[in-house]
Formats: sequence, structure tokens, C-alpha cells
Amino acid sequence: MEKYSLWSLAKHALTGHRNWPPAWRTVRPKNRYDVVIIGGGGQGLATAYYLAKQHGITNVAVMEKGWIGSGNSGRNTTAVRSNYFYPESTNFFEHSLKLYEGLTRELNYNIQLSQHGILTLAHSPHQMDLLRRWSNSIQLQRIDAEMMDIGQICDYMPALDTSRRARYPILGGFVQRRAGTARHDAVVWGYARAADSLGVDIAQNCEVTGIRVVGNRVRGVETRDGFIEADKVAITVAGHSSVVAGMAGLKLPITSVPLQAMVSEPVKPVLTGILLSPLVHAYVSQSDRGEILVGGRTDSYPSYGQRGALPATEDVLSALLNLFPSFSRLKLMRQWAGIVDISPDSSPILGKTPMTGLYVSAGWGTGGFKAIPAGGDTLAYTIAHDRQHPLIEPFGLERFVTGRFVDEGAAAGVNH
Ligand code: FAD
Ligand code: PYC
Repeated sequence: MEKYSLWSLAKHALTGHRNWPPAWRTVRPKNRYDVVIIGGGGQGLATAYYLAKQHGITNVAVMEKGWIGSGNSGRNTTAVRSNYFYPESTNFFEHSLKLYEGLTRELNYNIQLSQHGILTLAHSPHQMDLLRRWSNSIQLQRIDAEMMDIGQICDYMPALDTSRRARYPILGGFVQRRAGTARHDAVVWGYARAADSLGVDIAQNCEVTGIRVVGNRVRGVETRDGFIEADKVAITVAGHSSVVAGMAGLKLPITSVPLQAMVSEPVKPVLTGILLSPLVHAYVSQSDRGEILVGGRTDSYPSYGQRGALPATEDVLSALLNLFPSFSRLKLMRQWAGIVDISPDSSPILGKTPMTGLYVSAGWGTGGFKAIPAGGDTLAYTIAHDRQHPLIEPFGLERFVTGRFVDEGAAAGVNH
């Protein structure tokens, strides 16, 4: 792996980047691997990286039907935080946030982590009580969270309409200051480059069309270029989890719906951190380029169209203007969507399946970007030992039989 010193950066800039080496190899997949990972998003690439780095398992292929990061990992709004409600979730997401805090160094790739906080608003006394309960629960788990009164909110985010005239006046909120954003492409490319340098094969434009199962044991995957034998197969395909799991005869309790995001023209810095209003239903931040980035509710019906429908776009924009009336003068530049896979309790489905050698990372819904380091780390452990990592024991498929849900709908950030 090339080390990027100031000198090498200057040399590449002066030569028009013509001799810049590719960050990962272009491979033709082999006939056999120890582990095949289906899906080259952040979760799949991180799993491959930790398999090689932590467990010495390097005969691994990541099979991606398009280009890496072309799914939700390259379409999300990049929020990273660990302010969930139940200890099962906060333990897992705090592990992820800590891994994010060291990731630039770990991967030798600048993931542009920016910890300017996430502020969640309350617009009624009842919501204030809920936020106090939520932030107390997080503090009891020794994770940072603090309540803010209206004066503190004015100082933190002056562009926000904090007047009593607002359509939904703001009463207060709570902030997690270590939360923030990380550059999504960089997270994907950083894991890809590091996994490749440890010997992992990354095969792009290589769709998996079937999973071969004999008896109750996985034997490998079918692709357009033929069969690839594998002892273990992991499904990390976000919006297509039910489709791909169905290839092995596995039924997942997942609904797939589009989730949109959009950006304005760039403006000078006006926002610090991320703002979330569960009532008007929008979350807002400002990208490094200066665009106002906004998202909100999912579309109302299941679909595999990666575009999103107009009613949700209108709702999100109207929510944005409730919070920031001055943004009505901005031009909207781009809108896009990804397909998110939502589980009944809004928590991930992670780890072993009833089939020997088949593992799954699904049900991330609207929140799996922040979970990429911990999802990869814990799934790699689970694959290597064929034993659920302790942090993801609560997130196994069997909870839909036992009824031990981890209901994080209220903390998921945006509604499902
Ligand atoms: P993906 O990145 O979707 O990767 C799956 C890959 O599998 C894709 O590249 C796809 O092409 C590939 N694939 C599918 N089928 C096959 C096949 N048959 N063969 C081979 N490859 C296949 N999360 C947060 O934490 N914070 C946020 O702020 C946030 N905002 C979001 C905003 C939007 C608009 C969206 C859509 C999502 C958001 N999320 C957010 C959710 C987050 O993006 C996802 O949970 C996360 O990226 C999932 O990662 P993944 O690697 O599992 O999936
Ligand atoms: O999970 O924090 C989140 C999130 C914010 C916007 C979409 N998802």
C-alpha cells in the first residue's frame, strides 16, 4: 500500500495523477474461497477487512453486482452516533463510534470524521420528558448526552427558528457531542483498499444470482460467470436482503422501502452538527461543500426503485422550512434515494442463520452507516468462530421467535 506523504501528494498533483496506483486490484474471482461475502457496501468490505486483519482469514472474496459503495453506503447522509435507548444497542453503536474515532489511523485513509454533535429537538412538554428519559438512559451507560435549554440551542444553532412564533415552537433538546459525520465514500474506499492489501479479492460487476445449499449446509454461490465454491457465505446486501436470502431458501422479516435525501446549492457555513426533529420529521446538516443536506421519512410503500416518490420529498422540504424558514430562498440541487431494509423492531439482524455456513447482516434500516465498523468487526468474529460475537447476541434472527425484541423505532433517527 502506498504511503501518502506530502511529497507523494505533490508529485501526483504535478503529474496530473497519471501514475496514481489503483487502490485495489481488478480481479477475476477464483473457483473457491474460504469465505464469500455478497455485497460490496461498507458492511461487506468491513467484514472482509476484519476477517483478514483480526482472524488471518484472507482467502475471501467480496462479490459486488455494481461498483463498491453503489448501494446505501454511497447514498446515505453520513450521520454517526451512539445515542440509542436500550443497552443492547448503545453498547454496539458505542463500539462502532469508538472504532470510527480511530479509523483514519487504522486504515491510513482520511475518513473525514467530524464530531460536531447531533441535537434532537422537543416541541412539547411530553417530548421534553421523553428526551430527559432518553438522555438519562444514555448517561447511565456512561455515554455522553446532555439536555439543552432554548438559550443553549440558540447559541448552538443560530439559524434555527427558536421563536415562539414558529409553527412548532421548540422547548429544548438533547445533544450527543461526540456524534457527527464521516465521509461515506472514504469509509468504503478505505476498507476496500485495506482489505485488498491483505489479500481479499474484490470483484465488481459480479452479481450473485444464486446460493447453493446442500442439505442444511451452504456450498457456494452462483454468478453470471459460473459457480464459486465457499465454506462460508455472508449476505451483506442492505436493500436486497430478502431477495438474496431467498436464494438460500431463508425468509427474513424485512420490508424494503426507499429512503430519500436531498441537497441545496452550497452556502457559507450556517450549521454546526446535525439537527433532528422527530416531530416535524426532518434531519438537517451542512456538507463540507456547504450544501444543506436534508432527509426525513421513508416512502410509504415497499419498492425497489432507487428514486423515491414526490410526497415524501415534499414532506421533508416542508419540515425543513418549519425549522429554518430562511432556507426557503435556497435552490434544491439534487435528490436521490436508497432502499432500506426494515426489521419489525428497527434493529439489525446480524450473525448466524439456521443454515450452516450462512451468515447475514441485514435490517440496518435507516441507520447502518454508523454501524459499519462494529458490524464488520462482530460479523467477522462470528464467521471466524461460527459463534455469535457477544455484542450481537441480542440481534440474532431467533428473537423473532422468542419475542425478545430490541425496539429502537423511537431512536432510529427517521421513522419507518
Ligand atoms: P449497501 O451499502 O447498500 O451495500 C450492499 C451492496 O450489495 C450494494 O452495493 C449492492 O449493489 C450489492 N448487492 C445487492 N444485491 C447483490 C447481488 N445479488 N450480488 C452482488 N451484490 C449485490 N445510516 C446511518 O447510520 N446514518 C445516516 O445518516 C444514514 N442516512 C441514510 C440516508 C439515506 C438516504 C439512505 C438510503 C440510508 C441511510 N443510512 C444511514 C443507512 C445506511 O446507508 C445503510 O444502513 C448502510 O449503508 C448499509 O450498508 P451495507 O453495506 O449493508 O449496504
Ligand atoms: O441513523 O442517525 C441516523 C440517521 C440520520 C439520518 C438517517 N439516519
